[in-house]
Amino acid sequence: MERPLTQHIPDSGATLHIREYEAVGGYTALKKVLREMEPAQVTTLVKDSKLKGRGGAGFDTGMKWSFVPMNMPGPKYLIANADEMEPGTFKDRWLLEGNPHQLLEGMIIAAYAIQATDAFVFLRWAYKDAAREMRRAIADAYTAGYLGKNILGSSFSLEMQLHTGVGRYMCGEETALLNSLEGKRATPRAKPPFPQVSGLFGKPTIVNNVETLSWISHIVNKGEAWFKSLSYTADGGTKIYGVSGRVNKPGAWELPMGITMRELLEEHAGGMRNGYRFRGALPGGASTDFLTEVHLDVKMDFAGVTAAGSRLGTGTMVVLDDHTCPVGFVHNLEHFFAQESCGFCTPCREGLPWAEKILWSLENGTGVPADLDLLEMHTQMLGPGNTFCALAPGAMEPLQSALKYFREDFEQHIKEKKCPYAHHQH
Ligand code: L3W
Repeated sequence: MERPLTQHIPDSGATLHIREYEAVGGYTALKKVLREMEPAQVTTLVKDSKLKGRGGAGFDTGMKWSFVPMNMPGPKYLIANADEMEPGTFKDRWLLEGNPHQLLEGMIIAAYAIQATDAFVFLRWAYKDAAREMRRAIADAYTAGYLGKNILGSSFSLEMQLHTGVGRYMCGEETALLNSLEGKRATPRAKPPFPQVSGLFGKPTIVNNVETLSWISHIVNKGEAWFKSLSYTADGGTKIYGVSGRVNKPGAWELPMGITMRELLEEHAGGMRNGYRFRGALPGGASTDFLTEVHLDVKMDFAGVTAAGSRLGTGTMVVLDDHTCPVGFVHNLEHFFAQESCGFCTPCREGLPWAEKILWSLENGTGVPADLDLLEMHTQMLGPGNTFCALAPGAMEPLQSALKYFREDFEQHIKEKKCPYAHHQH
């Protein structure tokens, strides 16, 4: 199959630099756009392709761009959300380190579509290699005339900056990201207004994920029909899927959108390691609901995973095996989410550490039957609509589904007053 996003990424882990990128057709889409297309045509093309955001929510990309008020005077902004910090998720890093110009070209075209004046790559603090390569790529793009004043002799100008975050998960939430970029505490903002209308410094702003923006030059070059043809299902394109856990070959692969969980697990991740059985998986990072063996034939696209009771999320699957305690697994995740809560809204600030403490007590054999009701209550109180952003509802997804699918494990901890898996874990 065709691997448009990753086919030029060197297997050695090296980076495709500007001349190598140009040699494989890099920046031809930008030239085409600047010579032949009006900004609105670019937005229409992306809208027609039905490209959905690859950061976790799957919102229609062209539709998002179309919300920008084009006649509003003053600056507009384009931001690549490269603050990849979802546990189990490592797909954007591959694109950032392997082919930074593919992202830059997509960003410049996106900026042209919305007539942005400034663009930012908001990069996770810990991605040091990506920071080095992005810095070099931006400098090389300026030297080559792809950035700056009157790009390639056109009337379009764009300034680009790399901004590294401060190592907080919260900064990946788009409105907290905007606050962070403005030098404020990274708390989320109320939506609406959505950033497309009032974003960075109150100006129209588009925030798109790295994988999403990396698609743009390919869609310009090859068209919407080609993009749709890459997929097995109604959601177009390919997806960078990943698998971690006790599988034979953990990793990430670019595959047609809509492959099944089984194919991903057995053919690409090489199946479970000898002596380990599959019990379940979070299909798209830590803030998604568990799916189990009965779901192995679910198609990994936005609609398929949602219909099965979870979300595609980032498409990077975290596998739970039969030697790992589901209570300990979820406790570990809730520890992360409690630590990463920004503390701005009460249910999230107070509820996540409480849920974490209950899970700790269950795992350590001091839990009581009423704890399960308390945990269920948390999944309601921290659920959608009760908190300011998606962090706490996302944190409740692995918990609520673990209570559903692995309830006997929780009950066993209470009955035996210890973790039944303690002797297995290593
Ligand atoms: C205009 C409307 N725009 C939505 C826009 C919105 C945003 C995008 C998605 O969280 C998820 C979360 C995590 N008019 C709009 C609209 N938009 N309605 O569409 O918005 P939304 O609210 O659906 O989601 P979100 O708050 O942006 C993203 C999940 O992703 N996630 C986390 C991933 C973390 C990473 C990472 O570390 N890289 O990817 C994993 O599943 O839980 O549900 O642009 O403005 N009416």
